[in-house]
Amino acid sequence: MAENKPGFLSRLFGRKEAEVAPQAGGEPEAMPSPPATAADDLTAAPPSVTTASPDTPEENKTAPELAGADLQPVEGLTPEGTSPQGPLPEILTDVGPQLRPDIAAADIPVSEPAPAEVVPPAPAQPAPTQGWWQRLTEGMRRTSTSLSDSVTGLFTKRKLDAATLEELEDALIQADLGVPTALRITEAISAGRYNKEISPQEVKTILASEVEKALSPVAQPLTIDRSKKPFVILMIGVNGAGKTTTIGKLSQKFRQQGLKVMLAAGDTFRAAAIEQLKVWGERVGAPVLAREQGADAAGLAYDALQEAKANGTDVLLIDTAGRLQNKAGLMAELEKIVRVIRKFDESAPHATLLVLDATVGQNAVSQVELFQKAAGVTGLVMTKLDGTARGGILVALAAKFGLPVHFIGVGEGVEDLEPFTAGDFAKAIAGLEAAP
Ligand SMILES: Nc1nc2c(ncn2[C@@H]2O[C@H](COP(=O)(O)OP(=O)(O)OP(=O)(O)O)[C@@H](O)[C@H]2O)c(=O)[nH]1
Ligand SMILES: [Mg+2]
Repeated sequence: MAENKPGFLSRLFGRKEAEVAPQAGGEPEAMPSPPATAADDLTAAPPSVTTASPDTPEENKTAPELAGADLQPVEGLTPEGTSPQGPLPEILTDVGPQLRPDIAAADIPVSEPAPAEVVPPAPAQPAPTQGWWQRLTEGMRRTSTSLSDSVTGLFTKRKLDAATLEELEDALIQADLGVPTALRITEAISAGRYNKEISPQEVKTILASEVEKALSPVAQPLTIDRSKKPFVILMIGVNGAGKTTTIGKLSQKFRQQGLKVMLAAGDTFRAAAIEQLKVWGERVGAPVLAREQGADAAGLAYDALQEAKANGTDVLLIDTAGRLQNKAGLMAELEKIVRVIRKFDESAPHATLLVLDATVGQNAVSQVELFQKAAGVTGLVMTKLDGTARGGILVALAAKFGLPVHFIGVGEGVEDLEPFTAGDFAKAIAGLEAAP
């Protein structure tokens, strides 16, 4: 392993799990009811469009500062009322020339070459102190240590017998890998080795290889279809899963690929949520379409689509309010958002990303089931793999649903989200010290 940098480690371990655990993992908590809105009322007051001011030195902010719920309004964000039909002001100018070298343009594939129009790159961000492999392995340390400790304890100078296999199976199930995968792994380990000694390292290698097999089919990049303009991404998930932060991180990647990005503050429940998205918009250089707190989220999404189309936006990311999967009324509201988006463009949303917080463990299963029903999930993003020993849940979800996993997050920083790759994740979870 490469040497650990103190800054990162203190960031990683200086936080208790409770601080990053969402409300969703525990007892369901009531969301405020959405304000009464006329069904499908798309003629409400025009939204405000907040544009990023290139003069504001936001690049010195850190993600935790940006992600907090009690964000203060940011100087330089000047809401300007515009007609939904009117073009957005051209604000994508005067940006820093420097891009992060480790985010290749290939991170998020696009289906055809970028058009001739030149979109300036995103503002420069502070260079990350570590490469992705190191952030991934450090982030997943709690999951891998827990598995690794079990494996080492079980297989050090011990023959492979039924009792050992059973204990291993229990450890794998406890690590949230799911029963079918746990069984497959123990079968693979026992094959031809029964009654023989097997080293912990061998077990870890087989574990990694089986996990990789289970994950390979779902490790699919998010492809931006450039024939859809805008390509609409709807972000959904329970409270605190990481939707807004993920929108910020993804926007940064899209902007660095030269794509013109727009954000829609569809979480109209909390004023702080709208501010949080505005700060991200400011930071990455993307206009944010927002309305006052309590406005109809579906109407706002519709207006955002109209604006984005008029403005030649490549990717429109729509934030939504966190909602618990067992709250029927709120799930119905999500259905309405999707319905209204489809009124504008039958093929939209082109990606509906369910953001899952790894710390909730098995609760993620019912989240996938119910959000799938309400909004038709097209892909998953798993966040907070750094805050839990339950990272194995991703393997269980892959086996159960087969939904594409596009990205994983291992921290709050803008650089802590990367496209999901089965091999790296498998090695990280098994605690193998392989270079990527
Ligand atoms: N440790 C860690 N924290 C994360 C990660 N992703 C997001 N967070 C943090 O989780 C908290 C909640 O993130 P948000 O993006 O506000 O979550 P949300 O889903 O938009 O929440 P609601 O708007 O309340 O529904 C923030 O403090 C984020 O910084 C991650 O990968 N690791
Ligand atoms: Mg949010």
